[in-house]
Amino acid sequence: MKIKSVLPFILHVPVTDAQIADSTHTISHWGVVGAQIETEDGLTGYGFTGTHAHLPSDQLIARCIETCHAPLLVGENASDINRLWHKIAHNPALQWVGRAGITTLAHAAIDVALWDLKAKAAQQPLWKLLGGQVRDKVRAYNTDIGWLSIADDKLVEGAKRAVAQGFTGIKIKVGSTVGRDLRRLVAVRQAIGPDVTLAIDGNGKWDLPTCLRFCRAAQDFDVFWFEEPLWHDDVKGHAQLARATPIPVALGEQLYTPDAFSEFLNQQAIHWVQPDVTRMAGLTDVLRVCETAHAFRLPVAPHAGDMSQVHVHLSYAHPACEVLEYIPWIKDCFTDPAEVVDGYFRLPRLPGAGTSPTAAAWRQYRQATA
Ligand code: 0YR
Ligand code: MG
Repeated sequence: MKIKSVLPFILHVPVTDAQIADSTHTISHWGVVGAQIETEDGLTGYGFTGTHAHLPSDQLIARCIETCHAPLLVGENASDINRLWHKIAHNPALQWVGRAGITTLAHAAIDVALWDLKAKAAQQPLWKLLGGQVRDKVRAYNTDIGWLSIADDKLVEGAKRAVAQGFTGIKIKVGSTVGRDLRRLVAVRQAIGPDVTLAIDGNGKWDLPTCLRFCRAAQDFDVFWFEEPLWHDDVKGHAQLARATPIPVALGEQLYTPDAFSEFLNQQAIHWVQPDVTRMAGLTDVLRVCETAHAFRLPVAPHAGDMSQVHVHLSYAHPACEVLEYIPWIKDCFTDPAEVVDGYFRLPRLPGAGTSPTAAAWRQYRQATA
């Protein structure tokens, strides 16, 4: 398993509509910025981070993979995942410029590629390597019907369609105005009935008074969680909100480190823990957060930054992972797609982490790395 080469790649994949919007971003493509790691014995592993497909910043990540991280890996044994994680995370040359941000996103791609390689070498799906299946099925919730860019009537239609397809959970975006978002929440709850879990996601847009006002009116509609109600790093604000409302607080998709999660846990500012292997330094670091959350007896709902490939494996294998986000944009770019059947993610069968791109995606969506 000696590493021969580490090469970056960039794919830009169109989203469901021409454009989708949450409270803070309007995007037309999802960026898959990754590392392709080849071993001397002919195996290839793939890992990637997720972006909003802004080519100049994607190229910064690619360059970091190629010129900063790759030289630490070539010649090493790919199966030494922990040792290589520490080698990259504690590279003194990089620590000065980044314990978060682009250096971490680049690290995410590499760590996941190493897990993919390890599972391929063992000829097993990743969930087996993670200790085996702890649940029969992984419940999916659908986020793709709930964008702020979707008009009110279409939102209700989409929610009903998702339920008809078998989804037992959906999530809608909030963070426009309290009045509009409440109207949409109530309309969706009425359309789907009491048995489907309905979460909301503010993507960090509102301030505390706005969140409190919204929560007071929303608490009668059985909101499963309020995700990223406040600015991503605001521990104190989330703690105040969590004390003031019965609606559970969810967050984590923008947190880079286990220390950041620990702050929220210690301050009782979080109920649902949402780490992402494409945001943190890969699966290695997300596993630490899952263990910590589990020790706190809090559930994990991994964020779909990778549109779920690796998170499906994780969710089958880790007891803390209770539910998983479904956004279908990039699934068909992979040879073992994260498919939902009757509201539950299919158990992956192929060896690896589910991160190998198809030849068609490689041809169609590839961008220049420099
Ligand atoms: C678009 N999921 C999310 C998309 C989504 C974001 O900005 O990246 O809405 O990843 O918050 O929970
Ligand atoms: Mg979110």
